[in-house]
Amino acid sequence: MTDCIFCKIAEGTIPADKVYEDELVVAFRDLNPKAPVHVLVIPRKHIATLNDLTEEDHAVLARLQWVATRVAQQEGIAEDGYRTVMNCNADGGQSVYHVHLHVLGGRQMEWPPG
Ligand code: D5M
Repeated sequence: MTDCIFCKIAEGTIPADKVYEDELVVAFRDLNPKAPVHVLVIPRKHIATLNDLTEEDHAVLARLQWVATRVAQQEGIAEDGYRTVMNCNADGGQSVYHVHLHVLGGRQMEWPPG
């Protein structure tokens, strides 16, 4: 999608601090981190929200979570713990309409989230 900022990051046409990429997904540091480690894992395919997932997206969704685990290990937060979050639409707190998995760690998380 031409006007999607995360599509542009995946394509490499706008810069991001990438920590992982493969044929299905890209992971990069959040511009406005909410924790000492805050990485976003996105599919290369443009999927606006969780509500837009189709059956053919199952593999990419599984890859997002698998890469989140790998990033957590790479960033040294796996053992102490971390949180993965996907926000959906306005009430879910979604601000960028390209599906992304937040990986947050390096501090104690609170529950319930705000
Ligand atoms: O999360 C969207 C997240 O995307 C939010 O934490 C800021 C981040 N963001 C927005 N633009 C950029 C760029 N250009 N690089 C890195 N991170 C970015 P949401 O769940 O939609 O609220």
